[in-house]
Amino acid sequence: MKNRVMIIGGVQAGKSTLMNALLGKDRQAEKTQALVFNDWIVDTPGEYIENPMYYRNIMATSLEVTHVIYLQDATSSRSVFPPQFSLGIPKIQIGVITKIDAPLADVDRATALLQHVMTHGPIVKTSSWQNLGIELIAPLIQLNTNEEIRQFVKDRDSPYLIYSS
Ligand SMILES: Nc1nc2c(ncn2[C@@H]2O[C@H](COP(=O)(O)OP(=O)(O)OP(=O)(O)O)[C@@H](O)[C@H]2O)c(=O)[nH]1
Ligand SMILES: [Mg+2]
Repeated sequence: MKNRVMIIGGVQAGKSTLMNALLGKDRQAEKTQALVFNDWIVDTPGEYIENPMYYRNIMATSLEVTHVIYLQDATSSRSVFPPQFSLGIPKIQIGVITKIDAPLADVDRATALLQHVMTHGPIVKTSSWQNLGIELIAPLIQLNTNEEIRQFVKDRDSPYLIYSS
């Protein structure tokens, strides 16, 4: 399987804007109504994770990907994921925090929220608007083991990237 990532996170959390930034598309994201397969990215509607009725769609779609991005909005004080949600999806986990540029962003809070969702893995702190941290994501999706990812995080030594274990 070609490496591919599914992005999951709450409604309006910045998933589609991130996808556009990753694909170099300079257009404004519209509300996502259904699964969107775009090159190496699968974008999901926020409702898929906010409503447990849709969990089966997430599980089914995860079979099509090698990696999953668990996305947390830095301006939100709550997590939309059940605790340890990543345990149910046997794919490489990547945490992404969005909107770190926002005046009300709390990156430490977002990091702590993601650490309840992911058992381990990299967490990337990003702003799609200001193009911060974005360039770290595509290389992570090319890595196939957590050991390689851990080494990548160490080598990059970036303020926008940590490895949480
Ligand atoms: N400040 C700031 N706002 C952002 C950023 N990225 C996205 N937004 C805003 O957040 C809102 C939601 O963005 P979307 O990308 O549509 O969110 P989504 O997660 O795809 O939402 P759904 O499709 O409804 O699940 C929009 O108003 C974006 O402009 C960012 O990096 N910084
Ligand atoms: Mg969307």
